[in-house]
Amino acid sequence: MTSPDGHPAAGADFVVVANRLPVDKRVQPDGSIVWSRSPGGLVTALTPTLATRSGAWVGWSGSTSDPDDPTPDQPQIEGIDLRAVPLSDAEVVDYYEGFSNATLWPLYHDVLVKPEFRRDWWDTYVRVNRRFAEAASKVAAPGAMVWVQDYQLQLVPAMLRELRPDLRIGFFLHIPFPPPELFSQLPWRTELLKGLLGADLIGFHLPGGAENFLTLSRRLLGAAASRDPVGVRTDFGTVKYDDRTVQVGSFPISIDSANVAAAAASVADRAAEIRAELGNPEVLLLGVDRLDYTKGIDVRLAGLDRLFAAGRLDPSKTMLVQLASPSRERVDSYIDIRNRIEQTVGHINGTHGTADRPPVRYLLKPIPRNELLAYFRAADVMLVTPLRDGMNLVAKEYLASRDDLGGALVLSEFTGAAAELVDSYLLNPYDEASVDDAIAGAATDPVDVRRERMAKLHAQVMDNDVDQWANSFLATLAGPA
Ligand code: GDG
Repeated sequence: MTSPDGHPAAGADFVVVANRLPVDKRVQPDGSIVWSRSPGGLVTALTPTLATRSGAWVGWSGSTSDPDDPTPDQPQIEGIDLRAVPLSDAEVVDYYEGFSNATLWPLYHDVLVKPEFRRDWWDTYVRVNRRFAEAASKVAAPGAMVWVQDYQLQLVPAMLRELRPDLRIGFFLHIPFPPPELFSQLPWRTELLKGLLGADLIGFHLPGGAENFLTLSRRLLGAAASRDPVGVRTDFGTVKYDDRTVQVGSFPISIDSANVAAAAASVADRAAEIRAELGNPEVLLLGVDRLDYTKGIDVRLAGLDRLFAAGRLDPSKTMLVQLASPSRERVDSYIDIRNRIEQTVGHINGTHGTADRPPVRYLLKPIPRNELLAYFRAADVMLVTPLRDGMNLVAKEYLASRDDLGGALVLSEFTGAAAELVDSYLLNPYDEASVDDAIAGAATDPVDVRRERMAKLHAQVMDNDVDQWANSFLATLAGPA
């Protein structure tokens, strides 16, 4: 049923729009398809809101289809009304692998690799964003609240506003928002800013991202952009554009801390088993990342190599387990970083290991959630060394897992998480001495020093969870009661 102006008369009061639906597809041996809920902080955080407010989730199912196919994927799971947006193979190449992950991702991460600017990718990005906006406009009830997620969908807010001016639209960026000098390289910079400014509230992890956005809105659009004029909340600002006032602020994301802590405590036995399987190393270092050049896996490997060479760590007593999950495997820069990492692992094991005891164990496959938590629980030192990262949830998951107050966190200053986790062993990934000192300190400091740091860090993460993040964003979007 539609109302006279074309809105769904009934519909969802709360709509999440994200590149991916929170589902995984499995094809059974008999060819039938089973959908399961994919685990993740965002879906966990939003499930209660989706359930209590008649919610819907708009996104891509993860498998490609011909948009003209009469039977596109229709994933279903309990509890959330899923609306699949179809993407063709060619669109995945141009919109997802191309514009999202070979243009925007490197541009927003300090141009660690050179972004490629291609008009055909941009055209597809525009077309696919419009498809997401149309899908959201069809499912949202009059006056509904719509929350658009991340860099793949930055044009959706303005497109959706045009279709449905009655909606309350929020946007959250999960990756860093770059300094004006970098953002300005983008040939379609004004279009992107205008796309975002279709929202009522734009959220970033850090005040620095919000600040960059305010500066760019002033410079490129001539908008009146300022920090909160009342000066009460200095992490908030506003942009006046197109006769509307858009709020801009920082909302550092977190994890489902209590659940992670409980699940990790329940696998303590498996953690002991893992250490035994690895030959009970004196010091067990751990890295857990999507295999991405932003994550600084190469930074920690180079540090370990230097520490072994200098005799500061003993390769017969120290072991690094690096768990890497494959990511964006068809994008050139991801193939390059994978090759570099695998070469360095071989170098370290060949140089500092023995035949029966290579000091680096490297796995290139995703591992089950509970096994991951057992590794967290087993590790003496967690290495989180990105060259740039919006937040980094692995660091927070590690801390939540350690209610035994064991372990130590080595953390790059170039992560969003570093702003909160000030008691970790912080390092500058561009400074070799800083990398080496942080890893060596975390591995060799007296137990009581490490425990004291862990107590503060664990409490920090338990006190600031993803529910608070979602609630504070949505309360700001809803406006004063
Ligand atoms: C983006 C931003 C921001 C990893 N390997 C396995 C596995 N994981 C899980 C981790 C964690 C998640 O994947 C990774 O989250 P991160 O935050 O560390 O990194 P991105 O994927 O780059 O996320 C980032 C985030 O968005 C949220 O805003 O923090 O800065 O880049 O949950 O545990 N999970 C399992 N097996 C694995 O092998 N089960």
